[in-house]
Amino acid sequence: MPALIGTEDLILPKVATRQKTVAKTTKTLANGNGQKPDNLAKEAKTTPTAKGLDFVDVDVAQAEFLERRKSQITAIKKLDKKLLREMLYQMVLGRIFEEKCAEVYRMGKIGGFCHLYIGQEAIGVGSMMALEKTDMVITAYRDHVQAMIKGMTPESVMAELYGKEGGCVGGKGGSMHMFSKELEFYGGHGIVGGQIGVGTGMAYAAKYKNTGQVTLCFFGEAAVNQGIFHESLNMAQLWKLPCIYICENNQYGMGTSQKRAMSSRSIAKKAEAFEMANEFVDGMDVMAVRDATLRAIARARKDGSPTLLEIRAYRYMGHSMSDPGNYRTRDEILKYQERDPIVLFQDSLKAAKVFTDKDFETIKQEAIEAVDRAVAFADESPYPAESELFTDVLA
Ligand SMILES: Cc1ncc(C[n+]2csc(CCOP(=O)(O)OP(=O)(O)O)c2C)c(N)n1
Ligand SMILES: [Mg+2]
Repeated sequence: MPALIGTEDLILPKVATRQKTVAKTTKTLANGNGQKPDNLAKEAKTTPTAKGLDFVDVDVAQAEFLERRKSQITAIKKLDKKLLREMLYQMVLGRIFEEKCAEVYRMGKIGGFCHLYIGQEAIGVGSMMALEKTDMVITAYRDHVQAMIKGMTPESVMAELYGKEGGCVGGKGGSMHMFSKELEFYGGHGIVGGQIGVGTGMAYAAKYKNTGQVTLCFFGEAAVNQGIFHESLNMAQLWKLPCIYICENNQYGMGTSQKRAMSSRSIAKKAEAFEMANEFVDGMDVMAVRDATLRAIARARKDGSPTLLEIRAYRYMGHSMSDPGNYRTRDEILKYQERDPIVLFQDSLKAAKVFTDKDFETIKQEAIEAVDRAVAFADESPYPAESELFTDVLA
C-alpha cells in the first residue's frame, strides 16, 4: 500500500494561529453544518431520510460505512475477481502516478498548472468502471487519473504532462487537457463548469443519434454555484438526456471551503429543483460509488433519465502544485486520511477473502513499474516539432 500522502511540509500549512482556531471550531461543529458530530450520528442512525445526506463528518461517514460493510462484503464475494483486481489496480496506479507527478513537477519536468487527484481515486474508479467502453466521459482539469481509467496509457498521460510529442494530444494540451476521441474521453477542461454544458450536449447528441451511450459528466462542488449547472440540469431533465452528473465534492474550490461559499450544504438535493433523481454518496467507498453509478446508468439506459450524484471525498493535496495550502489544518487532512479509499477497499477485499497482503504488494509493484515506464517514455519523447505549431489549432 502506498504511503498516505499529504503530510509533506511543502503542501501543508506550516504555522498560523488562525489555523489553530479553525481546528478548534471543526472539533465542535461538524463541517459547517452547525451540528455536533454526535447529533449527526444520531440523526443518521434514526432518520432514514437523513441517511447518506449528512455524513459530512468523518466519524459519521465511518459509522455509516460500517453499517453497510457486511452486505458489501457479501456483494464483493459475488463479483468477478478480475474486475475487483482491476479496480484496486487503477486506484493504486492513480495514487502512485500522481505522487510521481508531484515529484517530477518539483524537478521542473512538468510546467504550468498541475492538479492532482490524490484522495479522490474511488470516485473515478467506482463510477467509470461501471460504464461500457462506448460510454462517454467529460471532466474538469483534475483529469490525469480519469484518463487512465478510461483506457489511456500512463505513458500517453505522462508525456502529455511533459508537453512531449508522445502525449495523448501531442504535447499541446498539457495537464488540463487529456483527450481521446477513440476512448470516448472528451477532456480535460480548464473553465470551471464549462464541461457541464458540453457534457449535456454530448448526452443530447447520443439521444438524437440513438447511440445508446451514457455520458458521465464530472465537475467540482465549486462549479455548482454557476448558472451553467442549473441550466444544464433543467434541460437534461426536461429532455430526458442520458447524462450522469457527478459532482466530485472534495470540499474545496481552490482555497475556499464549501461551507464558506455555498448557502446550502447538500448539492445532491439541488437536483430536486428540477425533479431529477439524485444521490449523496460516500466518495471514500469505491463500492458505494459503483452501486450508485450502476443505479444511475440503469435509469439512463431505460428512458434516458439523468441523475445527479454528489460524491464526497477530500482533496489531500493543494488545489494545484503551486498551492501552499495555508487555509486548512494538518489535523483536518490527517482526519480525512483515516478513511483513505485505498485502505478501506483493501480491508474489504481482505475481509471477503478475495485478496491477501501479498496480492496487494504485487499490485503495488505492478503500478510502480507502470509509472516508471511512463516517466522513461516521457523523458525520451521529443518535444513537438515547430512545424506542428499550427496543426489542430482552430480559430
Ligand atoms: C469560470 C472560471 N472561474 C474561475 C476559475 C478559476 N478556478 C480554477 S479552479 C477553481 C476552483 C474549482 O473548484 P472545484 O470546482 O471544487 O474543483 P476542484 O478543483 O476542487 O477539483 C477556480 C475558481 C476558472 N478556471 N474558471
Ligand atoms: Mg472542489
